Amino acid sequence: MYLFIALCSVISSGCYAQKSDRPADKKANSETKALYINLKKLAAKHTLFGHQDALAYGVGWRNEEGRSDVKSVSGAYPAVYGWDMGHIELDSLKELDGVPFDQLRQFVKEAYSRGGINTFSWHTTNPIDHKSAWDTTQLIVKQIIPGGAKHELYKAYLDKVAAFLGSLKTDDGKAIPVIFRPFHEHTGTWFWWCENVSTVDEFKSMWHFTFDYLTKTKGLHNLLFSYSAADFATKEKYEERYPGDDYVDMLGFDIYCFEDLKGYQTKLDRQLSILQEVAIAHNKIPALTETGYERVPNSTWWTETLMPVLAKYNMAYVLVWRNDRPAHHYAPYPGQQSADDFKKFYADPKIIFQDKLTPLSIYKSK
Ligand code: BMA
Repeated sequence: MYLFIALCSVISSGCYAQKSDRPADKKANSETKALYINLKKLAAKHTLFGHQDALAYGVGWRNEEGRSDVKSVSGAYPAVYGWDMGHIELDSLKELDGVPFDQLRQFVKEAYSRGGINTFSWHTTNPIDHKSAWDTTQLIVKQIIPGGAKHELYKAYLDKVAAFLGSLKTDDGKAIPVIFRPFHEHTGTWFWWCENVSTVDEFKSMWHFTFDYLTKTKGLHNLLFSYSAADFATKEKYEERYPGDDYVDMLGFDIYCFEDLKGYQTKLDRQLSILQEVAIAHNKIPALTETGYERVPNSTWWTETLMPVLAKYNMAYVLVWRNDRPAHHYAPYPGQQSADDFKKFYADPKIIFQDKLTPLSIYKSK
């Protein structure tokens, strides 16, 4: 009897390790698998730094080859490049913040070629009336899931997403791995996929369908799926809409800092601690998928507000939002008041920018 129990536990733990040490998409290509495994290992010691739209524009410039505000200040590109696919569903030539999709493809290639990591959010309009991601005046989710009256319209949206994600390739035609982070901040109340305008089951059904459609129907095997909440107070709340281990690779949340620095630290600490616990329980990769302090008006924010909390946890990456204009930016640029402190943050041995990521060959299995 004891032997039987012991054998069962060896077998089941073996199966568990095997099952969870690969991406949710069982057919993920070798680079995507390597990214998943290497990122998980790396997260035990280091946190990669990421910036939204890093190569597309910054404060006071747009469209300048090779430029990045993060690089201008620290000397290195970020290790993670955040992008958004909003408006691909409308056949628009530009994403919602004005970056041409053709250029976006080039940026993704460029980042990949130096061993950087690309992640996409999708501020999608809704497939019924094409109003913005922030329009919550109708119950959209229940109409677009399988069985819903408008399901075909959602499929048409996903066809466009699949075409774009499938077009992210190297010159020799290899699919570039991407962390796809759809339906982000679902615990908020501001997007049409948020919890105030969809039930738990509807949300999960939308996620499951999206995952299956992109990977199985469309045959995309270059995606890691990231489940990313906004605020949550408990583990139960964080897991409430979790689509399941077979549908998710990364876990995260988005949180922003306002004048109350201590309040931000307290909430960040509490949520990171829950996130880490959930990530361990599910054997997934945790990341601080969006954060920042608009205009970074505090000259030591990086090392005295963000870092002391971040350093306590094993997050794979931390990404700050975009540098659009003087009134709306989250990373410093030369002369910006937190620039010197950002250099110290860059030099912290726990933090990795592109220069330290490149030699790690994150897309190679080891
Ligand atoms: C928000 C702001 C908006 C932007 C949106 C999607 O946080 O930066 O200006 O359109 O993200 O990128």
